[in-house]
Amino acid sequence: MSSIRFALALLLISFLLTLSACRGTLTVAGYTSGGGGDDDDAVDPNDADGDGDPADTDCDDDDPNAFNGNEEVCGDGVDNDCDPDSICYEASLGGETAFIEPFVNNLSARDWYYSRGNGETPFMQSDSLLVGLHQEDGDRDLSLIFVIDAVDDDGGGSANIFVDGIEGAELLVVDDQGEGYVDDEEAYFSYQWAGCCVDGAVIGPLGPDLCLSIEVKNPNGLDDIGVADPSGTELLGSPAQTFRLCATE
Ligand SMILES: [Ca+2]
Ligand SMILES: [Ca+2]
Ligand SMILES: [Ca+2]
Ligand SMILES: [Ca+2]
Repeated sequence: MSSIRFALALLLISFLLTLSACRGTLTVAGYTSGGGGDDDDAVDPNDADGDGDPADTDCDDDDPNAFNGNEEVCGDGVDNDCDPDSICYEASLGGETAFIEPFVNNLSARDWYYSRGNGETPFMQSDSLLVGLHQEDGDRDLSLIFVIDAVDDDGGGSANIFVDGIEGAELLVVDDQGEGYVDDEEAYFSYQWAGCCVDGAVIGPLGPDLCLSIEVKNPNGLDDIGVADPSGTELLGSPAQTFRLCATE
């Protein structure tokens, strides 16, 4: 009899150990970095939103969509990865919007602009003004780049362009001398380009929390404004409307 009891006791202990191990696995599955979770505590009393990131490191312990190690999601108004330096950039024109990524490389924006060969720049599109951002590797600041038209298409054009919201920035490139000026917050360009050619500019440095607008007056041979980023180009609409490009969460 006693050996049967002993065997039953062993079975019970084995069952309880298995159950405990399963509970431990469930506890650590949600979050592994910095939050502990290597024992079988099911609830961390210091993690109010239950996202696995404790209150003392979570940038918003009332929002489970914000925690360290998360992916940033553009346009939801939340700093998803708890890193204020990982910012989204949203372009808008009329009712159209697009999120863009900066071009990041080890050249200055000026050198990158001039390093392009004819037809190789990602900014060229016939009868369009394409706008994008450049960031030198390891730098927090950005530069605005825009290019008008494409090389060797039919016909040139002309336009007056105003860029507002560029406090402290300089004209790093004006494609042809005398076509652009900058004062405190605004840059002004008066462009005329031939069918062979493009026009454009680089303005910087701009802080990562930039918000700027571009207005085009008297466009001739310029039908669209769009954006360029490492994934491609997208036209947003007519240059009769104000184009905006702002940092957002
Ligand atoms: Ca939390
Ligand atoms: Ca949170
Ligand atoms: Ca976000
Ligand atoms: Ca972020």
